[in-house]
Amino acid sequence: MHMEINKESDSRGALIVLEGLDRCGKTTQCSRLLSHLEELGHSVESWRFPDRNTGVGQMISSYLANKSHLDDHAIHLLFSANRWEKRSLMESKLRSKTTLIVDRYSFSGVAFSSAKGLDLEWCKAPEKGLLAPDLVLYLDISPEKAAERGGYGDERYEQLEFQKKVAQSYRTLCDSTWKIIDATRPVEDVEKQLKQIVMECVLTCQKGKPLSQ
Ligand code: T5A
Ligand code: NA
Repeated sequence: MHMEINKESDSRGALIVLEGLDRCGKTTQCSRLLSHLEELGHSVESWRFPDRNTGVGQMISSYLANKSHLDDHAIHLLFSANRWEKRSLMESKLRSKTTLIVDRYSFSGVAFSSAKGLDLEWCKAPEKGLLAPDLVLYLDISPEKAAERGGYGDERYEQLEFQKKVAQSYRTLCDSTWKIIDATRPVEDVEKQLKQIVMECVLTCQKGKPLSQ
């Protein structure tokens, strides 16, 4: 259960999260949504996790590039810490009416770590208290099709067998509030669908939907 942390009627920005397997097209769509909202005159920023610019983010980046080894639990907590170090900035942006389009969030943390076999509830615990998204857009693609896109690089999780397990974890996490988008459609089709859903959410938050955590 999420807890409301502001009064109704405070106008604010929306917290919009894109999730999915590696290569599902999140980054492509985040930048298109950013341009679209900017053109309409909205205050909006595009964020991503991991945020590789912080000290914690650099440790994560080196781990993903296979340049360092870390215990599965330790890297899980670093991914979570990387969100916690941005939490207060996130809240102040939303309260100052800036919408955030976020490429991966807590669900990635839980989906990828639990796909390694870590206990699901243990994985969820450090995410408690982070801000709850107003909208989760899941870009749905099979691991096989995702693998065909431009080919996987050298990053640690970019392997078909592992991505199959991640897809299974996402199915466990997904609830009826998520919007499932067919990510195998052409870029413009996906974009069109996302814009519509996103605009609705932005307006609801503008009208003062309570912020929750
Ligand atoms: N991770 C992350 C955790 O384990 N725990 C956590 O808490 C978090 C936050 C880094 C890794 O870290 C893991 C998950 C990841 O494995 P990342 O840096 O965000 O995550 O890397 P990815 O999400 O894998 O980024 P990718 O660039 O691989 O995927 P995107 O952003 O989903 O896809 P995008 O837009 O770059 O597109 C990929 C390719 O497909 C084409 C694009 O042109 C591009 O070539 N494409 C399409 N082709 C056909 N049709 C479409 N509709 C297309 N859309 C895009
Ligand atoms: Na990406």
